[in-house]
Amino acid sequence: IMKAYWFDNLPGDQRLPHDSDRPVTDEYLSKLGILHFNYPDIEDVNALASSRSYKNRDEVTISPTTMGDAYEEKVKNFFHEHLHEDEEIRYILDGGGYFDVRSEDDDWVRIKLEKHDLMIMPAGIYHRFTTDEANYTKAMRLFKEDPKWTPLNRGSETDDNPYRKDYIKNRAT
Ligand code: KMT
Ligand code: NI
Repeated sequence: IMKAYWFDNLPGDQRLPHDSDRPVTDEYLSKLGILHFNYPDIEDVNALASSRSYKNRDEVTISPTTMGDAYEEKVKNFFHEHLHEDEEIRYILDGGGYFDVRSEDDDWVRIKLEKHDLMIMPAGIYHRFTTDEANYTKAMRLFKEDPKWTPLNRGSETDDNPYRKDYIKNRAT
């Protein structure tokens, strides 16, 4: 079951919990535009996908076993702060991991996802992902159309991105 808390900002491997012991409520997550569910039954995932017109999906297994020498670099890349111009839906099939999302004040909120957790992140939110100490995340990625999800790394251009601006505007209301 998903759990959310303020990231502690302490040095140390990104895959450690970094739990400040200050919880973040569902109410605050929904203010950021984040929805989450626990769906042990894949039919619930299918229903959500079809209700939002998601036509495509794929599965990734992020682990040294499947990725070999590329694993450490992949893990570093997923952890670069970025946004997307589409919402991001991820469903954890096995293992777990952390999504960090930026708060209203630009602090990190860490969201711990476990097996059967599904999270929906709005377009335009800054975020990053990491595996946890178990080094194993098997996830389904859901796409409306083509299986492409372009990460736009944070920079001065992304602050002016129309999807970013839209996100900020909607978040305030
Ligand atoms: C992302 O946006 O960084 C990801 O989708 C990570 C891989 S899926 C758990
Ligand atoms: Ni992303």
